Amino acid sequence: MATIPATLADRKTGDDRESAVITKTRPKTQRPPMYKVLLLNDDYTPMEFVVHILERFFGMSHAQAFEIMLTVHKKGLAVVGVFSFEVAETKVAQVMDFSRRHQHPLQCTMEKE
Ligand code: TYC
Repeated sequence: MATIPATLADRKTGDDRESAVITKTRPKTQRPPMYKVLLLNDDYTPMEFVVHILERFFGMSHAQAFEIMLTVHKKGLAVVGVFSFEVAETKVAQVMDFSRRHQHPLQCTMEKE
């Protein structure tokens, strides 16, 4: 079988060109960080309003939205979605604006995953 000519370095180290180990490394492709959007409980925002928020801005079904709303009510907070920075920021702004316009104190925040 025809072999690839050995380089000077190969000859020095005794490396066999046919069984040489491929050592080329892949450059690390780092994915952008993701952000959790959190909904916080309070004593004043009506339950139906929170359910509406989850349906409207997070695309949840009524049943899903009701379940998450109850989790927030009982536990104090819940993650309602995980998004890129820009999308998370937009969701938080939408929830905060909509809540203020309806004069509810509902709080929505984001944190790095
Ligand atoms: N605790 C509120 C109430 O009893 C309901 C509520 C649920 C408020 C979730 C905020 O993120 C929230 N009316």
